Amino acid sequence: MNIIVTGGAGFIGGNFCHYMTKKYPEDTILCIDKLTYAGNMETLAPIMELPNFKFFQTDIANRDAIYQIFEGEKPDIVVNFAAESHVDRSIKDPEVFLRTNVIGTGVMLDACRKYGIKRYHQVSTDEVYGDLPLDRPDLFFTEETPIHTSSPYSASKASADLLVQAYARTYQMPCTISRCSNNYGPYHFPEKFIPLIIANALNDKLLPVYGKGENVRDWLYVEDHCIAIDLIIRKGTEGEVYNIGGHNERTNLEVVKTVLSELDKPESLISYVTDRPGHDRRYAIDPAKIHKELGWLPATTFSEGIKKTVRWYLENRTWWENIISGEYADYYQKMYGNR
Ligand code: NAD
Ligand code: TDX
Repeated sequence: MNIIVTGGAGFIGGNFCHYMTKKYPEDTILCIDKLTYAGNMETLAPIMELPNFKFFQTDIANRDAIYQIFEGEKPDIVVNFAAESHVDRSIKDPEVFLRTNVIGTGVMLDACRKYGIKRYHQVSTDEVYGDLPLDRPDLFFTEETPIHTSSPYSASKASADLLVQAYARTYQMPCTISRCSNNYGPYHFPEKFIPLIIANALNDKLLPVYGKGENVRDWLYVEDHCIAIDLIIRKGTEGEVYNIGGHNERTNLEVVKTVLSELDKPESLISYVTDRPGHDRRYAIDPAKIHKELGWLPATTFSEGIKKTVRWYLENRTWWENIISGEYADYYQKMYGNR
């Protein structure tokens, strides 16, 4: 099979390309990525020369270029990871989120409709459900929870989901959607919370914690997300949404303290800074459907996953040091300079 993976030079898409090229040597992975600030060819370096991997530097919102790839490669499956993915950037500058996350998804869907496809899979997020209160630990997001977005990022991802569902119904396209909780693991761009605190702690820099650090996220090791998507594209039911998450809820403060203790760094590095506007309080996924229908359960616990992740950042310093020494320094100053 020919499988298009968009956004494959990013964090989760990159891990998915590694996973799929290794697991299915008989399939060809066709990676499409625009290489924005978040795309990194170093992430793909270990698989670039494999005979079952091809890379196209292309914008998913560029209709002509995307149609040309479909015409030449005749993909069987499309997995759409490509997106602007950082909530804080969406608050500062929403427009590119609409272009990539909404228009880009529309172009990918049109290409699938024009050239035919066995499966289109949209990688969505639990953020489309909004947030849950901190004092109701009994509440979880199910696939029936209404869409109720908070940030320009989550609104753009929800819009993309609605487009996918509209195409599935109107054009009878074979689509699935997955909505996953927060991922962590290797190749995670250091603007996001866990890699940012690992990189800062390793450089003895302050760790910016928004508000009081009480917000809760449901953390999943990235490989478990890759396994879930692979199951959905092969065995999931067309037209369905699947939530992915592993009941691994932690407050941000708990996460920071765990990372500091793994690195043997002092808690005095914690610095409470102005909160994110509209900051979602708690995300918590109910993964009962994917467990019952596809037998998926996370394989990696948070304590194992965080150890593996910290080790990866220690052993792959060049990967993230190259990032933080570039334009990222300007971003960091703008985002955290006067916070
Ligand atoms: P990322 O920001 O690390 O990577 C995004 C990739 O998409 C980059 O390689 C970038 O170059 C590429 N890209 C951006 N705009 C593009 C365009 N117009 N055309 C082609 N490529 C483009 O993101 P991530 O964290 O790996 O997230 C991947 C997907 O998973 C996103 O759709 C995101 O919404 C979703 N998701 C992420 C998480 C998480 O915790 N990171 C959780 C749930 C869902
Ligand atoms: O410097 C920081 N300090 C801080 O306290 C940063 C960057 C974040 N935080 C907090 C905000 C959140 O409560 O940590 C938590 C996690 O923040 P992010 O890593 O920015 O992730 P989040 O906003 O939860 O969104 C992530 O999960 C869902 C991904 O970035 C999305 O792409 C995905 O859809």
